[in-house]
Amino acid sequence: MTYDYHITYFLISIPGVYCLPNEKIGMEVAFVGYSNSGKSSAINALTYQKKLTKVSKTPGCTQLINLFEVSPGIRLIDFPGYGYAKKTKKRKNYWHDVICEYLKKRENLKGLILMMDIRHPIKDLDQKTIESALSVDVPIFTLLSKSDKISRNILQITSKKIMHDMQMMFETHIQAEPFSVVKKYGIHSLKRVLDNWLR
Ligand SMILES: Nc1nc2c(ncn2[C@@H]2O[C@H](COP(=O)(O)OP(=O)(O)OP(=O)(O)O)[C@@H](O)[C@H]2O)c(=O)[nH]1
Ligand SMILES: [Mg+2]
Repeated sequence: MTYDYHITYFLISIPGVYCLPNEKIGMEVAFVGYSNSGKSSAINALTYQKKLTKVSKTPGCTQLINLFEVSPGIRLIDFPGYGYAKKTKKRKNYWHDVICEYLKKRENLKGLILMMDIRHPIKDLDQKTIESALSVDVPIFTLLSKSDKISRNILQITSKKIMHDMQMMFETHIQAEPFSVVKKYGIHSLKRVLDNWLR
């Protein structure tokens, strides 16, 4: 099965997971990660649309859960990023806690796309997200975003090191791939993974 991601359209913005569509219908994949890691940019790159979902230099840009459909019932979910809040630690963890609850309960969730800035990988909340997903057998694909920000030879070494570190940390293989919306790295792999999960 291959989807035409460029025909993806906006479905709805919701304030919390209690507003999600009925899980008996359709399948979904969620984009998660730290605030400013590039989740919304990745969805725009995947769908070849510049403004499908809002991208911003300011962290904390997405504060609603945005849902898109590739075709009826086939949903991509852009979660607000975790780890950013002007005020308290509780707010910093807020979206992380929501995502962990969601991934443990959501039956039609087929996989998580975890965006990690290649220059700041596997931070505390990413580690917890991976542990939560592994505990309920939700597949994870990590995109090492902003890969254009480091040179090509360092990129190879860095991505190998991140994969090795994850193998050590979680004692299992976690798929990871350099990603860049500027240089268009990783878009093909992202599509392949989504096509496979959303069969
Ligand atoms: N150089 C470069 N910049 C990127 C890339 N991806 C995203 N950015 C920039 O990073 C910033 C944040 O991108 P977003 O896509 O809004 O990040 P987000 O993870 O959706 O952020 P929140 O909605 O706050 O959680 C923007 O200024 C983007 O232009 C990339 O691959 N390369
Ligand atoms: Mg966003």
